[in-house]
Amino acid sequence: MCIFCKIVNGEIPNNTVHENEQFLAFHDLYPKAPVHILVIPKQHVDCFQDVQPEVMAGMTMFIQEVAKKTGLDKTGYRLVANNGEDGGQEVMHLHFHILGGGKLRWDHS
Ligand code: IU
Repeated sequence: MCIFCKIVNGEIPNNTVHENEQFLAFHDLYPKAPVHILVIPKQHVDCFQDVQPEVMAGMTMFIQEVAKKTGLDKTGYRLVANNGEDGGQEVMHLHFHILGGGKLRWDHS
């Protein structure tokens, strides 16, 4: 079982921000911005490339709720989904990074 599935089933603790039947948002263990939240579907999907549009529709609403709950809807935030090897995806369970809490840099590497 993958590490995020273990978080979903409670085997590994997490710092939950928001949750419903289908999705979970929790604070990233190694934050790369003042606020760094991960959003995952509870049902395992490897990556963005494999996700069904219906799941993405629910995920979109859920991410908007997370932004409202944390106030990031007012200040702005960055949404990132690393996909596959060249995209830098390390955990093979679809997740969106919500990054915010301050002005973020935008440079390419
Ligand atoms: P990536 O897009 O697959 O590279 O992102 C994985 C993220 O999961 C990364 O930001 C890690 O800090 C984060 N993470 C976590 O929060 N808790 C964990 O147990 C593990 C990774 I492993």
